[in-house]
Amino acid sequence: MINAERVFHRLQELGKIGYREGGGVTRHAFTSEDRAAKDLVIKYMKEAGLEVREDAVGNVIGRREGKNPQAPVVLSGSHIDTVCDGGIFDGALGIIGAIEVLQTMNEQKVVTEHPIEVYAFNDEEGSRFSFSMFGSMGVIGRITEEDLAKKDRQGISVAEAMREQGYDPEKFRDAIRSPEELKAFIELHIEQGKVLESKNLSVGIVTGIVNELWMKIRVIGEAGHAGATPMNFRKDALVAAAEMVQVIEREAKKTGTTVATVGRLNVLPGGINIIPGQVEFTLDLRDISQEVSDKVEREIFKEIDRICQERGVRVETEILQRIPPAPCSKGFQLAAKRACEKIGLEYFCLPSGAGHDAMQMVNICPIGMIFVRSKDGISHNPAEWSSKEDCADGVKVLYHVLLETAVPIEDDSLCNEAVGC
Ligand code: HGY
Ligand code: MN
Ligand code: MN
Repeated sequence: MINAERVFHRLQELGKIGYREGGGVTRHAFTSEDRAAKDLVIKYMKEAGLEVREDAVGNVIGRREGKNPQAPVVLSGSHIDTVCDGGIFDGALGIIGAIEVLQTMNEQKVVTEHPIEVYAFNDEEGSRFSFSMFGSMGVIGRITEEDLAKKDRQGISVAEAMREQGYDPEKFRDAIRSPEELKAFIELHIEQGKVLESKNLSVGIVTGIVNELWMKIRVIGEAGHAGATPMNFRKDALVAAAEMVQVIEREAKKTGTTVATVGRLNVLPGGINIIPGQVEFTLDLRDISQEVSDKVEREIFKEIDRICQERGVRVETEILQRIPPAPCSKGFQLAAKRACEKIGLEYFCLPSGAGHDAMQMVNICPIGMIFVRSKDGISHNPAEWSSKEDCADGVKVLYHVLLETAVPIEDDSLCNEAVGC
């Protein structure tokens, strides 16, 4: 069936691109590492006998024809970029796994009704330009001119970075796919959490993906002399921000399902003997339920207003992105259950706490996700690890789900709850 050695060898080979000694893998969008990784994936796609193309927003696509070239396409794949100092499995497993499925189908001369395409999505993490899923947003037609003007921390815009890599930013709309031409998008991904490991299971069936709110919060106080300003005369932006960060954690903990993270915080002007006049920090807020996430957001800002009153500071906010939760289709969940039963794999149904390209693709076709166990639940960290056997289990489930998706999916209605899992 699938070739587990080949999968693992390719994961490790791809993982060397952007790797730094003592750190992890860093492959940001429209960089030379990103290009080198795409070239290696193109090589794998060609070895698998796929027809390869790149679209206008930097996605790499490998296509395998079915009996009926007009039939809606079944899509699979994941993202090729990484966070700073990330691991070798996040994103890569979904690309390498899908290529392996199609290469195995070619080797075994399997004929499907529908064509199948593997996407190596560009810039899912948003590590460089502070908004994520650029490649999959390009496919669903969500990219705007203003997105192309967004800059990285060196002041380079998305459009400039695209040109540097030989893309024409004016053509970004050419990447759009229409719902009529697509059947489903199925993504294989590492879990990045501890649930499967706690149940001693290698694979999971994803029921839905949490929402994603990313925001910049600027706290504006008053810079002052660290020696000459008595404590009760201060408008210290950093102490106010610190209280806000505590509030964020407290409000998220209250629901038991929400997660909130302050991943970045800058203090200005940043002098040892200057009371911080301004602090800018990021908020990443998620929950499988949109209304719970909205409620937590409201509570957080009620408390931020109180802190501003008490400390004489004010805040400015900038929404970086607001992506709703994405349910996986019932048809996919049933197909994934049947696949696990066919292979003899125990499975567990669970929501995804991490965001994925599938939460964009759900706007134009039914989606499904298959998870593979993460050792100690670690991800976005060089210690990210999944065993060769677990990766192979995930690819086997993907194989059967993609094969079955060639026949009409029983029920494409979207649902967050697990179907009999
Ligand atoms: O942020 C996420 O959840 C994903 O890794 N982009
Ligand atoms: Mn990630
Ligand atoms: Mn990912």
